[in-house]
Amino acid sequence: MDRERLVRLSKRMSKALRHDPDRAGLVLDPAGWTPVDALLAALRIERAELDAVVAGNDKQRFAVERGADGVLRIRANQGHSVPVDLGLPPATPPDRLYHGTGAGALESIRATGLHRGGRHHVHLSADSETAHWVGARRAGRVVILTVDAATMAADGHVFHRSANGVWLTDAVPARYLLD
Ligand code: HQG
Repeated sequence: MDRERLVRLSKRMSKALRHDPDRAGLVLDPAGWTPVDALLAALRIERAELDAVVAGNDKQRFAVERGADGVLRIRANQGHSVPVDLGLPPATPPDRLYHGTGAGALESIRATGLHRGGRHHVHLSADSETAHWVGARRAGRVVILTVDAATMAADGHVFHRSANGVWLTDAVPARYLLD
């Protein structure tokens, strides 16, 4: 399958599994899982196409596994706007984490910190290169913010690491943003 089609399918799967399962006629369980067969039917795609998206996804956005009931299921590893509890345990972050964004957001972020917006958490990257790609989705110049995660954790802020290596936390108050 060509890359363009993979990206298109990945976006449709993200939408159904993170943001708008209702519209696709899907029901997610409390942890965000839905049967693979249900997703195939909802999006009218073949199993081979789904497998190609899951395997070929640069960011490992999706997890596929067999549930306790024996049914093969899929969920998005992170990025939901619908309420799901991924059940990720708290984890100790590296000392520094990175957040890429557009220059236009900088003043507001410096004033009020990083907010989670429509998602469940603020998303942070373990390396500045990944943060760069995240920020490049925004208009204008890319800005990479460095987060003093060590001090945040010491102060009691809780972090989780998603299955695809994204660091998640509720909010980053402005005082933890390093220059
Ligand atoms: C900004 C993609 C003004 C924040 C990526 C960001 C990531 C503020 C935007 C994942 C602000 C939210 C998440 C404040 C935060 N004032 N702007 N106080 N606080 N913002 O998309 O981190 O492709 O919800 O800088 O690769 O950009 O979906 O978060 O620009 O991993 O798998 O508000 O989404 O992954 O945007 O991206 P988002 P994000 P996927």
